[in-house]
Amino acid sequence: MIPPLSAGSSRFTSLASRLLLLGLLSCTPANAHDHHAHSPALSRLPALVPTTAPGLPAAPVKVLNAFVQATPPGMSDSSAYLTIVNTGRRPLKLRGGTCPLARTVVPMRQVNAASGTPGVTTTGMQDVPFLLVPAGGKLVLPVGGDHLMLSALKRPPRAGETVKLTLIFDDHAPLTLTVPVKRL
Ligand SMILES: [Cu+2]
Repeated sequence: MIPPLSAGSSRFTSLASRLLLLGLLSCTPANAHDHHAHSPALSRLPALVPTTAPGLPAAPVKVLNAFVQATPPGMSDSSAYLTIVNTGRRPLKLRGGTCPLARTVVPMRQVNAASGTPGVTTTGMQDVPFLLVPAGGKLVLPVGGDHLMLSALKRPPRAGETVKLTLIFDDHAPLTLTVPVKRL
């Protein structure tokens, strides 16, 4: 979801955790040789971007109805929506992804919370370490629900184009898709 612009809405992501995520996710394989420069505190954290070492099995998934939301100029974030079917016998953890248009691609949950005004709930989103694709089941990331957040866009995704979207699962090779950009 694009973050709502109204002041009354709330995002549940703490600035600190987002900054930490940004820092970790910027450790792409291209600068992996810089890892020794990380502080000890940082290097103890679990890696969010698995290595792309050869030998990792392909994720046993089918991806359906994937698309990235088109955004007007000036927006800093967009979202990817898709359904992931796990054809394997073990649950899969979707850790996030990469996209050339965005600095980070992280899994987010849509959450509703009491606003303080009786009868009114606010909608927000919260980044989570992973979203689970149940064994033999599916993870649905629908418009208005859980999603992959494309943050710090380098440019807006434009309706009609296609973009590369790489999904990152635990214990499996990254899966790169070519997905359409659609206006909601
Ligand atoms: Cu989001």
